[in-house]
Amino acid sequence: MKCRQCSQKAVINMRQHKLALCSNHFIDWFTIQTQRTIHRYRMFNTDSRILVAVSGGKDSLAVWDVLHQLGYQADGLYIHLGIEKDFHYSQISQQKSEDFANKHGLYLHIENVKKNEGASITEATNLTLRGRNKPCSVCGLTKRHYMNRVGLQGGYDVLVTGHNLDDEAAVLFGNSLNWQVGYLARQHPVLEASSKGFIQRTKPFFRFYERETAAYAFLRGIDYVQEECPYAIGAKSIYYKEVLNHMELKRPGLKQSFFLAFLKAKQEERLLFRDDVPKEELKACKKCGQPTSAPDLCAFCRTWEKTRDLRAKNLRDA
Ligand code: Q46
Ligand code: ZN
Ligand code: ZN
Repeated sequence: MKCRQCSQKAVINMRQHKLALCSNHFIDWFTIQTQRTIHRYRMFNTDSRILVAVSGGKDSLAVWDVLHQLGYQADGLYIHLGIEKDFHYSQISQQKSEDFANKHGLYLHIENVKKNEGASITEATNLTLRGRNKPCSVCGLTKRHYMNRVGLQGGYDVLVTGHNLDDEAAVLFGNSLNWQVGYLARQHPVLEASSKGFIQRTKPFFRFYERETAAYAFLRGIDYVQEECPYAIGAKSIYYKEVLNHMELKRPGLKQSFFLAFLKAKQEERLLFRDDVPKEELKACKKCGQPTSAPDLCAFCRTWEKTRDLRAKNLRDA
């Protein structure tokens, strides 16, 4: 197969776009498409101060790379979660993030959950949920808390994540299967800072398939952590991705139209996905000050206080 632009050997064929490209033309295309998405969805501009949440994986490092290539002012944020099951996932991914930042002369904030909160995500889960669940719920609320806090405290205008179309389509699929109307109403690649205390969040890669972000990272020589988080194994989102990929094989473009038609429907049929339902009144958490619907402490502070109490009790009893 030949590149549509220059007739050299193509390295990727994107069936949903009926477009095959060579390495150089693919990198150009990918960069231009990202810029178009940023403009079209009014994500940010060259004056914006951007914070990119990096995990050390291909998508987040690739989005940081493209923003840097396009001349945006983008710093990184790495959150060390203390995930060490089977292999040193957190340690390796921090190293990859630091190496990337150093190579390109970029600034990386590093937050270490164990140092800050006194326990890793895994320990907190074992203590608060007695190891019955995967650490993903504690992990999710902790990451959201740090991204928001570092973003606001650092004076950033927007937080960027590397989510791609496969991620978004899988979330949409799960939310639709369960008719989670509230989640459907909120799902969007640009989340405005709707209430005071929240930073705006955007996903400039939301129109790319995962194989395209992987190809970009590979062709640009980005050294990223290849392994998934060990707790991702068996996650529902991975199963939904597999189902969607299976359908995509028969109908190229299905994932793309599933998600883009959802965004269009949201815009046109506001009553179907009402986002004007009265919002829950949010108060400032008594401890950390971040917005919460809880009367006293937010979920983050409650989880980590409980972790510290149980840890201290275990140490006393030992
Ligand atoms: S939530 Fe769960 Fe992820 Fe956290 S514990 Fe790993 S799989 S990293 S996106
Ligand atoms: Zn070419
Ligand atoms: Zn709090």
